[in-house]
Amino acid sequence: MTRQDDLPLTSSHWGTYRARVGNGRVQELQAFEYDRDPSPIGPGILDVQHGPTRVDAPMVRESWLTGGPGTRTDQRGTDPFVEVSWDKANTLVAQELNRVRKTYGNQAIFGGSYGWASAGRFHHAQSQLKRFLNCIGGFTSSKYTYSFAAAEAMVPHILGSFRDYLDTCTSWDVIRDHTQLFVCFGGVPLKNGQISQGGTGCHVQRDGLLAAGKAGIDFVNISPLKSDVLDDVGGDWLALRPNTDVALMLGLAHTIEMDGLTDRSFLQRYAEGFDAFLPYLMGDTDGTPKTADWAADICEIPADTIRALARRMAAERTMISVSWSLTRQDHGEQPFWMAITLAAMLGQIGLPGGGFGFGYSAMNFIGGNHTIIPGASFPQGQNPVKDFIPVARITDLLMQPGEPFDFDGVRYEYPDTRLVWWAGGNPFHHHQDLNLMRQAWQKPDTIIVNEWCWNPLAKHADIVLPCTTPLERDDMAMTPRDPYVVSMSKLTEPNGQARDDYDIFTDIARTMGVADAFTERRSKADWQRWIYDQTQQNCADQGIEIPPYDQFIKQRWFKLDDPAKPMIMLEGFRADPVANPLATPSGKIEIFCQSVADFGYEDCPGHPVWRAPYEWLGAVDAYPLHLISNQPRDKLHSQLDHGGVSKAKKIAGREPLHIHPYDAAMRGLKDGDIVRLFNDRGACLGGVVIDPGIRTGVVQMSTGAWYDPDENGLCKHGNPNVLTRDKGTSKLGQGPSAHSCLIEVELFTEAPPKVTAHEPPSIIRPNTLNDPEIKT
Ligand SMILES: Nc1nc2c(c(=O)[nH]1)N[C@H]1C(S)=C(S)[C@@H](COP(=O)(O)OP(=O)(O)OC[C@H]3O[C@@H](n4cnc5c(=O)[nH]c(N)nc54)[C@H](O)[C@@H]3O)O[C@H]1N2
Ligand SMILES: Nc1nc2c(c(=O)[nH]1)N[C@H]1C(S)=C(S)[C@@H](COP(=O)(O)OP(=O)(O)OC[C@H]3O[C@@H](n4cnc5c(=O)[nH]c(N)nc54)[C@H](O)[C@@H]3O)O[C@H]1N2
Ligand SMILES: [Mo]
Repeated sequence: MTRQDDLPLTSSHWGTYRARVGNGRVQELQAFEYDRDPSPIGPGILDVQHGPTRVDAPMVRESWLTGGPGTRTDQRGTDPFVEVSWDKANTLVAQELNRVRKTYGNQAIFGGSYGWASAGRFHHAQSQLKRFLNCIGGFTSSKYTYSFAAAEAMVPHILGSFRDYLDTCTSWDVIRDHTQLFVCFGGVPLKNGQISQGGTGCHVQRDGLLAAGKAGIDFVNISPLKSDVLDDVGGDWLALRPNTDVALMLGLAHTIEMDGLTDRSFLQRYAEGFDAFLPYLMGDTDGTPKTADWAADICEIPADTIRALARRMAAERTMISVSWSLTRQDHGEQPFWMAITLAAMLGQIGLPGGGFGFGYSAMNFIGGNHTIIPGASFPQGQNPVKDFIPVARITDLLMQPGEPFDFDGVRYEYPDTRLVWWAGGNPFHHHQDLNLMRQAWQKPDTIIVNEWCWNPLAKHADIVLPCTTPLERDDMAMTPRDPYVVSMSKLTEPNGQARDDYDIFTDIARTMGVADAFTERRSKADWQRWIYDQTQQNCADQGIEIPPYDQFIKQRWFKLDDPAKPMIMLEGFRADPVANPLATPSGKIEIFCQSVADFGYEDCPGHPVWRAPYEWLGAVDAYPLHLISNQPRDKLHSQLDHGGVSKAKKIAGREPLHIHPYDAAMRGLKDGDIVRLFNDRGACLGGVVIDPGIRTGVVQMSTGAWYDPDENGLCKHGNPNVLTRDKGTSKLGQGPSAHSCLIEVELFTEAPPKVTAHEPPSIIRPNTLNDPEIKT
């Protein structure tokens, strides 16, 4: 038997695994021996690496193939597909790209293609697509992420950068040794710490949390879900009304100010504009003092609890963690701004264990303490097209060509989109109001998708180019957010006619006469060595030593040494704000921000404010239940939803819906019932899980179930994005606001329709071309 540490490695966003290969297939994925808390998600790929859910050949939607671009776009998602050869697919794609760019210009190609794709530095699908499109004159792009777009736009105004403060969150060891009170808005959901984008070597969140709990730190879980803090860590659970965190923070701030606990010397030295915020807090500007009683009415946490918490926060070393989910709600710019303001008032920013952090356990790397590798990327080239959308405005882009939109202080215009190309993301997973998006999806002439599985994105395309999975190619997992660098081995031959994204684009580039520009005459192996060599050079410049490429390949992995000094966010700024200013106009934390005020946005003024969301439990005449569509525990987004690990969690084949016993009783529901979730935007089915660990009036259905609409738009499987609203967080960030969503739930009394989400579409194979009735 081969020793485990001799087995080849593969890496994924959810972990690193050793592979046992036999009979040409991966038989088993075993957790990497240095991973202290491996994720069970990984082996889920083995069930679907081969088989009917794989796209096994290039496919073209029948109406598009017979009628040309723009034909029967209303049948995207229902038309059968026709298998074609790679040559034919390349020719069709090249011809169509030429038609679109010559007739309409390159801005008519949308290549924003948001999504997580797979781990692996070289075979990163978006980079591959964008580099290719840049070689043919560019494309309309997208800006920021679904994860926290509102913060990506907002926080740089306040702190000078957002990303820098994700990478420098105070580390768990410092928290363990110094923090006394850990106040977490949105909890510290361990389920999310399974993931780190680009690859995870060792999971650290559970150890970090348990050590903090053992050290006697009190956790306060401010969340509608009890499970957002591990039971073993303990602490208080304040089940606030969703989307009211800013009101609660204002109530805390008001108490701190009234009790004379505001750290004025900190504010003077390190912050700008507290004086402009204070009249709002006190109610001088709008007649509403933001007292604990005022906050209690909104968030439904008792005023005495708020006051007591405020006093403790001022008296003890307090870490404030704000979950990324708080940005994905209406006015999602405000919670981070207000949390920073609250932390500034407490004056502990830059001290060990105090201040704020963005989303502990939102991913595995937050609160880790490791050397950040200056990893090189596969270069994307330059995009000559300046048009872009804020990432979550995809439906508006398709529906409203020529219309203006506001974004971060500037007014732009949506271009007219004729061709959409997606590689490595799944808008039928990530976008809101999917029934509306499906209508918008009918607008372009052509939709091209690189996918490995027949998910709803592939089913709604005109041309599907089948790509490989990471198990079928060599690559390396190397991310600044993880200390492990892993050589990913090709473990099995590509399924069917699947090809690496690089090969797909190389051949189309060749057909279009730009092969050399795309490849720079490098093979896949050359590029991987090139990326590594560049990285080694970058490392050398920073005094970090890593092994030469051939040695790396031989030894399969290495770990960078942890930094000698633990991470304390903004330590240098606190020590000397003049020598280490923030990259803001004042060099300080901007509690009032003149440039934001100058934008003149009613929905995002110059200092943090409470604004009621467009729908929430505090509004009358709305649907009665708040839906939390959070990240799934048993998969990453929609990836591997069709694998065994995810399928085992379904209830009668549908996505679980968590509901409080009281709300269930009111509706006559019991465990295992099939229910219909609905509002004015759409409806889906789900399977009931009765859960006392959820606030009354709130229900929870994770994202990730593959969209499976029937002829009336009912998602039979349980994709909550048929219910969420498609509206930007504000004119400033234009982020997605999925976490502001009200619905009703009722028992589904009809015969449950068959779930078809994981079935391939009808496919017409070459030898059956004359007989479309024959389906495979
Ligand atoms: N309601 C609601 N909606 C949400 C959220 C929420 O909290 N609530 N969260 C949002 C967030 S934070 C995010 S990040 C998004 C995530 O949304 P996405 O990142 O779009 O979701 P994924 O399912 O990870 O999509 C990745 C796709 O890439 C494909 N893929 C994998 N490897 C490869 C490859 O090598 N090549 C190619 N060509 N394709 C590949 C996969 O099959 C999959 O279809 O969802 C957002 N949507
Ligand atoms: N297993 C797994 N892990 C993942 C992912 C995945 O798909 N699967 N996705 C990864 C990605 S791309 C991202 S961006 C991160 C996202 O990380 P988060 O943004 O933290 O993800 P969520 O799970 O949506 O939200 C965390 C919790 O916030 C709470 N919450 C929701 N609304 C409110 C509110 O208004 N107030 C308060 N106080 N709490 C609220 C919910 O109870 C929810 O469980 O997760 C990453 N980790
Ligand atoms: Mo995300």
